[in-house]
Amino acid sequence: MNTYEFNFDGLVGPTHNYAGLSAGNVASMKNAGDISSPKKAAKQGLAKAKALSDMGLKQGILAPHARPDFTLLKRLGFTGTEKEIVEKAAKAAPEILAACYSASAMWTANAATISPSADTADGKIHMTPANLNNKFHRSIEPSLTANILKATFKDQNIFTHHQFLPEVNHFGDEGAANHTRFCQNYGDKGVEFFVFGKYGFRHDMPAPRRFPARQTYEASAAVARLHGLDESKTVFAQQNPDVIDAGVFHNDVISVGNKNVYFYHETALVNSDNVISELKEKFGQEILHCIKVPLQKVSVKDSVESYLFNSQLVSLTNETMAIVVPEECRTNKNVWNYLQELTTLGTPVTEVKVYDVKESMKNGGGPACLRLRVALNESEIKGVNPNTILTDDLFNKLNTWVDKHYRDQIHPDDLRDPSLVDEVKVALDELTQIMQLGSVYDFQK
Ligand code: SUG
Repeated sequence: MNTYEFNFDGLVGPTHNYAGLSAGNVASMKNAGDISSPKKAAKQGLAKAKALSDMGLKQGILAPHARPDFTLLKRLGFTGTEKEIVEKAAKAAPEILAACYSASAMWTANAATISPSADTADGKIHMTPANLNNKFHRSIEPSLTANILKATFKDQNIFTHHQFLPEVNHFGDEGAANHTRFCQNYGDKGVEFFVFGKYGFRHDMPAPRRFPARQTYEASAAVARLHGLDESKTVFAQQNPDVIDAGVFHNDVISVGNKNVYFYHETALVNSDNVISELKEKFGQEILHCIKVPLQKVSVKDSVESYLFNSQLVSLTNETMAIVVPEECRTNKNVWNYLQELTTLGTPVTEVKVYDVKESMKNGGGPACLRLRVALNESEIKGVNPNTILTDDLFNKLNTWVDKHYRDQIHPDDLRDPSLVDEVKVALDELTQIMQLGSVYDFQK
């Protein structure tokens, strides 16, 4: 039976804006207060997903979240009708309103960690939504993400949906952004690789000083336990605290893996030589291609500005892969030169594909942030809601839906406009019908 890797991309929600909510995320801080284009953002994301699907890859879509989060606004003491709540929050605490309006669920690499059936003790596909507790605007996501995952990966005989981890710093969990998997074929038992930024319970260990480490060792270890992973096929490694302080807020901003390739920056990890040896040993007999990008060719600053490592490594054939990078890699001379060299190194990476996801990039989200990976065999595919799989028909419907409902522009001040509340509801209500998700949103209950 064949097993395929599916990329489930987050559909950008109608309130995408630049509110500067993510300390430690250089792009989010730099672009705070800019005017965003939700329409462009959603269409750029859809075009990237469609291009990958046209390359023969398997592609799904995850629905956006309903915003603003009124449950949270009420919990924080804002009362009255929805319009009054928005008005009061805009006046008393615009930063809270902006957080409750964030479209950050688009970055589905942070939605959950997923282990395919070949890796787990009970042969089911395990998923744990990320608690995202390091940032207030993202800590709002896990409950609805869990509902959307259940509406997408429907068959509970195939998929085990775990509860997200306790929502405290000790168990900070950012999902697949700090997790990758190596294998020869997607259906083989793979090596699962977890990278954490700090220890949650130990203060004598290295940790970043300037910016927060979002993922803890304890969270990664709990996810590995929940998923029933085999210790002899699991590797934990610490991200280099200095690169976190330079703006690398997730491991997927400094390294990426697919099948038998690990593509990483020289400075990505603590004790990187030991980690690479362990990965190779646990990978087994076959070759694991570990492509180390030297500091002298691409600096950490180049990496953060271009998002070279927030690329998608996708398999074109059994032997070859493309690296899917954002447009910003083309405009960075060092990175673009390096990418030309990469395809001649004799590794499986033979092609570079460039896409424009600038609207997402300005909030620190590249091609890899926008997707959640899951390996599914032919029988498991039947357990997925078919209306979430990207076909020409779904692509056309979603593009038309975006054109009909999304604004061309949003300035952070526009979040006080009461008419945005209804615009979002009308749009999302229609979306749940297009994707046949049922009543996943609170306002539909
Ligand atoms: O969590 N940006 C996101 C970007 C997430 C990128 N994900 C991965 N690397 N996998 C974040 O920092 C910005 C929102 C704002 O500033 O309004 C934001 O949340």
